[in-house]
Amino acid sequence: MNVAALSQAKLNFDVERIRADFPILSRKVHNKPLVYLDSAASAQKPRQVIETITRAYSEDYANVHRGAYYLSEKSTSDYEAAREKVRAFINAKSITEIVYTKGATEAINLVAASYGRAFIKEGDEIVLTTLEHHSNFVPWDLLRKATGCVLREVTVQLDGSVRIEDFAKVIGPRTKLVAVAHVSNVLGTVLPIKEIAKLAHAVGAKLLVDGCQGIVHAEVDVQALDCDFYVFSGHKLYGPTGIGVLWGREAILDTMPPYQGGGDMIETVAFAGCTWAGLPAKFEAGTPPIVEAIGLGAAIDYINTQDRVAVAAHEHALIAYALERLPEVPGLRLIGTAPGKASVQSFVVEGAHPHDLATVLDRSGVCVRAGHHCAQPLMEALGVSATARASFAMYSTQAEIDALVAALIKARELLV
Ligand code: C6P
Repeated sequence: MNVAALSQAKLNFDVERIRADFPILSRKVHNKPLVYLDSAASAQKPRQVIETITRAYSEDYANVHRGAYYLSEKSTSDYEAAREKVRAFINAKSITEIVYTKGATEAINLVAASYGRAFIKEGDEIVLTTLEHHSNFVPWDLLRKATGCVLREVTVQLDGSVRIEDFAKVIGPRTKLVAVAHVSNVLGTVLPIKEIAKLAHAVGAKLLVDGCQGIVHAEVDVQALDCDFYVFSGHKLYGPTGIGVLWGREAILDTMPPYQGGGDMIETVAFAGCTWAGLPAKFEAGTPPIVEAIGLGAAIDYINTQDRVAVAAHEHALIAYALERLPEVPGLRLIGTAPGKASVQSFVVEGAHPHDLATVLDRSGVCVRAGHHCAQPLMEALGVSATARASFAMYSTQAEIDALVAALIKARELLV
């Protein structure tokens, strides 16, 4: 974005107006104003989402796809309307490509269990990067154990960036699938998805993108990204827990066997054998997360009422400010400084364990995450057992970064 566009975007953004939509942000913790800097773990929810969920349960609730009565029809139409909202949000071709899951983790497990078991054989290669979240690592390890396929690693640079040349070295004729994060949950690195798609498709491999962090910080157009699967969780996108999305190209989803069996995913059931419903029902066995899906639709409506360019500019300004201010803390080392990174910042402070830091920060009302962030291979590559991590959302402010820095300086005095 150029400077003129950035400053116009900033003019269109009023963080206090946004904060007023998030009731939890005005509460206190340990008698201190809440400074919530853990949105990468789960984002807070705007009033509009909370009210939609309350209304769905208190006025319009019944099971979906079953009843011939008003409430079930209303519940079904709200649930399916949310699917259309998801479709438009990521520019998928059709709602048949939008499979509801309980989160990104389940979506990746679905692809590994269904696509993986059907199409990936002994000796075939799956390419991952060192920075993958365990959700985009362990399902492939399970598949390796079941099939004898091979996991190949694309390594990460010291600043947290991932080089396309390194993908070019690892992707080859045996590659069947490339599975990468859109944005690293630890480093904030944004991966070059379109370029990775070109390399994967050149050898006939499929590309799965773990969009858990990516979809929060930028507009996602799955057709423009040219990936084959894109997954995300609703709770990081200002929506409820218990709902996520698997987007897949229809031509690929069509060839995949069901992941789970049960009600709603069948065409016929008989002792002689069962047949499956069409997409997306084939992958949605059992009573689905009805109100959660409706809540996700409300979160998407909420995001769509914002100027997304302005939100991105705000988050960009926040990470730039954090990168400038955090080094004022004596002994602090930033982890993840790749150019163009998203608003997620890991760090370590010499002599203070990240868990102790997080516990002391909590006493000042400051919430950060500490640990391996479900990215043990990355921790090993970085030579650390854990980091502390601050992550910012559309409702985060520069004043909260000031509070973080002040609390870190105090915590360090206590711990080191
Ligand atoms: N990362 C974090 O604090 P689920 O749990 O299914 O909603 O999301 C899993 C997941 C997958 N990929 C990425 C890139 C993620 O960041 C996450 C969740 C949280 O970083 C919880 S560990």
